[in-house]
Amino acid sequence: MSYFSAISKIQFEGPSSTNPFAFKHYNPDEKIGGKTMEETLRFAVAYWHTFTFEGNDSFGVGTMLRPWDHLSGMDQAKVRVEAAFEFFEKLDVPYFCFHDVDIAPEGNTLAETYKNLDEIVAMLKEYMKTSKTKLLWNTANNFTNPRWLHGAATAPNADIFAYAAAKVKKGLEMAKELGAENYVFWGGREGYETLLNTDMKLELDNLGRFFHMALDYAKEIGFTGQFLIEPKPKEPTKHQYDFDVATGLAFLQKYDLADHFKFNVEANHATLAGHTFEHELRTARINGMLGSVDANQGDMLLGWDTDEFPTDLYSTTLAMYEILLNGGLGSGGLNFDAKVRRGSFEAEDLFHAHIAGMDSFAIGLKVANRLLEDKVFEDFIAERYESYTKGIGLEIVQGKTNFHQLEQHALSLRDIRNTSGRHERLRAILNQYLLAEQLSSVQ
Ligand code: XLS
Ligand code: NI
Ligand code: NI
Repeated sequence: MSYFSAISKIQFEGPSSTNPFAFKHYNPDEKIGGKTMEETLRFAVAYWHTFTFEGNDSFGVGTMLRPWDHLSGMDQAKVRVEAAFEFFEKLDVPYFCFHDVDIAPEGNTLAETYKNLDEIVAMLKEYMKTSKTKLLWNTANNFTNPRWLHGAATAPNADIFAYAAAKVKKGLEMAKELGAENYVFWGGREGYETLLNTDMKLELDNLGRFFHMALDYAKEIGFTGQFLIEPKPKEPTKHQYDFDVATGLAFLQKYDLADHFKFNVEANHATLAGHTFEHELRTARINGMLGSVDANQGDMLLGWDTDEFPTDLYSTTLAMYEILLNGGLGSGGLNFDAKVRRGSFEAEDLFHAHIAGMDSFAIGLKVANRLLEDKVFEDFIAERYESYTKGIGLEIVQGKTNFHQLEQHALSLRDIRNTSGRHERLRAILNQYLLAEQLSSVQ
């Protein structure tokens, strides 16, 4: 049975191809900086946006036309699995990601939900035997059902905390069963609406306890995947506790969890927090905490998580620059936590969207690699901070000086010279590199 029969396997045809169902830049076997594109980029399809999302928004119902529309419940869930693996294969993507509720409907009881999950997990496992596509990560959706209206691990109600724990316990078992390389925590409703009814300290302490119990359970069952926190400042809650990487890091350090977690950095969450994508990646990277990426983009004119497919080449280039400096993503990957626009309702749009995203990151990888090879910014930065490699600067970084000596130094100064940061020149060089990539592509 084929669900996308009009579309055959997507091949790399090069930049001059006019075939909409071909990669123009993503060439999985091509080596960039010693590794194949496939090895570095580690693309993943997000089950929820691609197979579960119906195209609804807060003003309208679903618009998507999908081959499984005529079905419901477990029948629909099973067809989605079949279609998903056809999609993965046609796109030749190495990974996928899911929330528990994406793959199987919730039952009337928790036990029934488990039963539904078990059935689909067995089916996924069967498909994975013959497919190259592996599980990058899974997670628990502890935010959609009305029971989570006050949060999950940070809810004021201990029964809800227990229910959340049970779902994560099951999630870790599924992760182990399917060989997930990571397990993600995105605290969709782990935050607050108003401090007037909130015991913030207890909620945060409980979140810390929750993560420790999750780690204990992973150890108990021998799940060795990387634990990841996905920061987001708001939406659906007004204030989310894992606001951004820096806030998440302080939380992990305070609760003695920093050795066991890394971050899953999402582009659109970064911009919602008032940061650039590359700022969040940098903050995670310099703290040794960059684990994985939710690759999407927001819309600067809209104030919410629009989860668009990434096509902004500046953003993909600067993101890949951080990722290369990080030495890659380890067990993480680039997960398209992105959805087609509501008006792109045909099944073929799912292919167009992923091809666009994969090509955009492939370009980002090539340009970032050249920038690094030529040490474009590194040389400039090294020169900019040169004063710390000698004299008083060297003493500062070696911890060999104090305020008395620094005052002596300052008093002796006659002529302090600043140098230009050359912001605009550097932006122009970045443009040149991007354009050179484009030009060499069209030739
Ligand atoms: C929502 C989040 C979510 C996580 C997984 O904004 O991005 O999709 O990636 O729960
Ligand atoms: Ni995400
Ligand atoms: Ni998001």
